Amino acid sequence: MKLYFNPQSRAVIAKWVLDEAGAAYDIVPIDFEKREHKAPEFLKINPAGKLPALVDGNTRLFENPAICLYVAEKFPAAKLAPPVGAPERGRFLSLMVYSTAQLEPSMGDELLKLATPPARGWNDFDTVKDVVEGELGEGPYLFGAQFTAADVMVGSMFIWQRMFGARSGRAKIDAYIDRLLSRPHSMKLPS
Ligand SMILES: N[C@@H](CCC(=O)N[C@@H](CS)C(=O)NCC(=O)O)C(=O)O
Repeated sequence: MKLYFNPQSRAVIAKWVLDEAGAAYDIVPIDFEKREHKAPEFLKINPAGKLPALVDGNTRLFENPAICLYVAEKFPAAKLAPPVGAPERGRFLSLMVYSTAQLEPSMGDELLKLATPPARGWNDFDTVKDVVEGELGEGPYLFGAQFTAADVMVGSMFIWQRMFGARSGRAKIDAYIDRLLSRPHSMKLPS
């Protein structure tokens, strides 16, 4: 597998899930300043011209949740997803999509101090944090003791928030993020 990567990008999320899976892969460095992500060869892999992208043989993937789902399926022994048919599978798929369809844009609105009208399709950040706290329950992870790709997707958003100097403002979420950051392969805050 080849991960198209720049350390200053969301490709660190894809790297996190690959490392949690114990996957073997090569890093293909992408230089944003040289606009390598807009080169025709790269656009054949990700037509959006963004990182990350993952290539596995004849399979190409873009968008972090898709990469996380693919890696979880390819490496079932890592238990990064409830198996197909398990009752928890539906909640898992929902949280994978929720992370990118609601959590990320709502956090973006908060960081940019934009209003969040309901017509945009996602809730305001306080409501989103209520949902995340509820789904976390007693933890320690979103699926109890089992760390999954949903923790990568949801957790990476709050780690991202810390990179911007902010915290969630919720003790339970902050403790969860500390727990995720202490994992050896987790996406790290810049030192
Ligand atoms: N929703 C995408 C976001 C990808 C994205 O926005 N990547 C940024 C880096 S963090 C990028 O490649 N930006 C370069 C550009 O748009 O020119 C994902 O999760 O994969």
